[in-house]
Amino acid sequence: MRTLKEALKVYFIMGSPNCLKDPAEVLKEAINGGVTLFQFREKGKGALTGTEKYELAKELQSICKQHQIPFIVNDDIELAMELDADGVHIGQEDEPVKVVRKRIGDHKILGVSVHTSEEAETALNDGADYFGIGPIYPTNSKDDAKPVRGTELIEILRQQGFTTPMVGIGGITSENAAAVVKAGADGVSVITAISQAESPFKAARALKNNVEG
Ligand code: IFP
Ligand code: MG
Repeated sequence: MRTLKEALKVYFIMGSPNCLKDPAEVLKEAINGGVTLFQFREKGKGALTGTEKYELAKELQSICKQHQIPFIVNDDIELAMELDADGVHIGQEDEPVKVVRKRIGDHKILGVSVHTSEEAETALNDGADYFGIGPIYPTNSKDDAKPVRGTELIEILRQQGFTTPMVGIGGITSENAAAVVKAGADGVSVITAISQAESPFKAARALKNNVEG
């Protein structure tokens, strides 16, 4: 079993609207290429809902299980509980971290998006297991993305003594991934770099190689 920090190395996030082909195929290729953690984020134009969302989540979860990759659900705590997912990822605009921690219990992974040291401190006290920090670089995957900060916040949090597992997110590619880890992140999180690649396998492989140096 990988530690959480190890699992965060190459963190792939997607849902059906992000994919150029069958999401199950994209996920399999990505895992074969070296993805270490997966987040199901079924959001945006054309996103599935209801039974269709549930069925896709189940299919992707089963692929993760086969490969021993933890399966995290974005935002939808109810879905995460129904599927007995390995964890959930929430933002500052979602339910409070404390409330979510209580709902999911102590054994599931809880990821929280943070944009300041204050948010990091609160999230950690309230039960977060890891931080998502971004956007590091410009991104198109999120309509309501905050201003780009580069790797600044990662460096600040490490300087302040946070040893919490952290990933950078937003506009990360195999070309700029190494800088994010150098700044102190345990890994990188991507949507586009893998889901929109002609070869998700090669894209994941390239990210892995650059993160591991
Ligand atoms: N960060 C992350 C993660 N996931 C999200 N969905 C997000 C920010 C908005 F990479 F998991 F940390
Ligand atoms: Mg959210």
